[in-house]
Amino acid sequence: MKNIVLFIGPAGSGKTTLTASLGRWLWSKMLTPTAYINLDPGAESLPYKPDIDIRQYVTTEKVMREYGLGPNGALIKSIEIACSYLREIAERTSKLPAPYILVDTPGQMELFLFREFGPRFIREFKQVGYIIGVVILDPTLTRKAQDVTSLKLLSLIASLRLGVDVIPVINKADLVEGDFRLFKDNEYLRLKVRETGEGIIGEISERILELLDDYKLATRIPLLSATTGVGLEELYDMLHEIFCACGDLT
Ligand SMILES: Nc1nc2c(ncn2[C@@H]2O[C@H](COP(=O)(O)OP(=O)(O)O)[C@@H](O)[C@H]2O)c(=O)[nH]1
Ligand SMILES: [Mg+2]
Repeated sequence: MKNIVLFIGPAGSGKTTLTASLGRWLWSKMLTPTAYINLDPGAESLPYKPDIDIRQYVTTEKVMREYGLGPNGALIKSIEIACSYLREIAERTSKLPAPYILVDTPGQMELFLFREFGPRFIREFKQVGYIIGVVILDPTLTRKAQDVTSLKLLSLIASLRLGVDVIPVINKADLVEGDFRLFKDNEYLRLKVRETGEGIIGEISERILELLDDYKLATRIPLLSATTGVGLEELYDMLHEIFCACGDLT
């Protein structure tokens, strides 16, 4: 069984860059051979060499031309077409020699998460290995304590939708300075939410954090930089812990 890491996140959050940099890190630090899968039919150039590439089957550009669609329509249509190749891609993945598989998903997160593509991917790839989702957010979206609640909730939504373990991460940590304690210290986060949250929304936020803490979900949020490599070791340790506890890590 493989260890499969699935990068999920809004357009531009760094899925593609992180796929490449975690792969390089795994090789340089752990000497773990890594295979890359690109599932984005709209990708232009990639900073890694995909072992399996959805663009061998369908590209958004070709769909635009053939169906006379605009960029948005073509993206949706190409994802629908891509869905029908997931079984074949899963079969090919199981034959790859690398134990670690890094999966880069379509630019727009909603196309993966809120349509059939994501759940179908999980169905086909469950036979291939143990899957962990990594939900990536930009730090500019998480300046306030409440924003950190949203990030944790988003990772819970991804986990519920896909039925797999999910780790929320902040990427591009090199770009901002902020109150990073909000991501690491749950007591502190809850205190800040209590101080700044207003009315019913503040109460809901506190209850959500309490619930997540009770189940030890999204307790630690690694701060990463896919470009400088900061935080990759922490992410690896978290992945490793879950693969060891739940997967078949040998
Ligand atoms: N400064 C900085 N830029 C990043 C980082 N990760 C990604 N980027 C940049 O953000 C942009 C979008 O990244 P990309 O990986 O294509 O995002 P995707 O749409 O989620 O696949 C690119 O210009 C990347 O170079 C990071 O950690 N730090
Ligand atoms: Mg991308």
